[in-house]
Amino acid sequence: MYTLFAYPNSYAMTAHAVLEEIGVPYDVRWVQIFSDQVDPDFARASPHARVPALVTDEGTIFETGAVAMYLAERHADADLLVPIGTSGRGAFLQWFHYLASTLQPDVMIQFHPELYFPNDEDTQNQFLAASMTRLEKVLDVIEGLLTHGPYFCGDKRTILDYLFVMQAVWPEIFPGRVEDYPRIHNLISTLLARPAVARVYDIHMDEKRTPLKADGTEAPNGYGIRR
Ligand SMILES: N[C@@H](CCC(=O)N[C@@H](CS)C(=O)NCC(=O)O)C(=O)O
Repeated sequence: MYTLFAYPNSYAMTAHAVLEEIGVPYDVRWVQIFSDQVDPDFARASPHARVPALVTDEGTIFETGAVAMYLAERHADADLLVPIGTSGRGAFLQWFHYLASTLQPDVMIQFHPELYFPNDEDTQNQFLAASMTRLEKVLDVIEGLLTHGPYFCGDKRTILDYLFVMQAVWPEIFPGRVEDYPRIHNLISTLLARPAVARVYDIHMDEKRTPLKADGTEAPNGYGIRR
């Protein structure tokens, strides 16, 4: 049995979708982020108090990519990997790291420029615009990749698709409309049509799940809201 530390509509959605897709037993423990009062178990599992973090029977894991890869390797029958020693493994690794180190930093900037330039709205706006230019290039590269098939690895669905789509459901990361990227749009629709993914998406978008802050007021509902 796994336990996922999660916050609604956040990077935890990816790990949650992979757990649900694989179909293993798990609990979700909803925790506060951006808070002075961090759940002590969550703090032990995630040193920056960021979601997701996963409790397993052999220890805890943080970082979305690591959680997804760990689950896919451990439950290989779900067939969400390009295995070591098979053709396409290099490309699989490349896109895995691309999503974490090239896409994700600019996605985070789009939601939290104030973490870099507190109390300086002009600089935050310049930073947002520069970061969006970088995101446009990333989205163009992914749109080009998807000419080879509906998924990152052509016809084979892998964790890469979950790692990308659960960020691409945030309209804030697109310079215009998601429909301007027809292949990305198709990948998002294809994955969200899967019952496991749809269940998780609905849970995370449910306003009623918005956790309460320590003072009893509602916390913002995840990354769908720019602070
Ligand atoms: N690189 C990390 C990023 C995780 C992350 O930043 N999660 C956000 C929510 S989407 C968070 O918990 N932020 C709280 C904070 O930065 O204090 C991953 O992919 O797991």
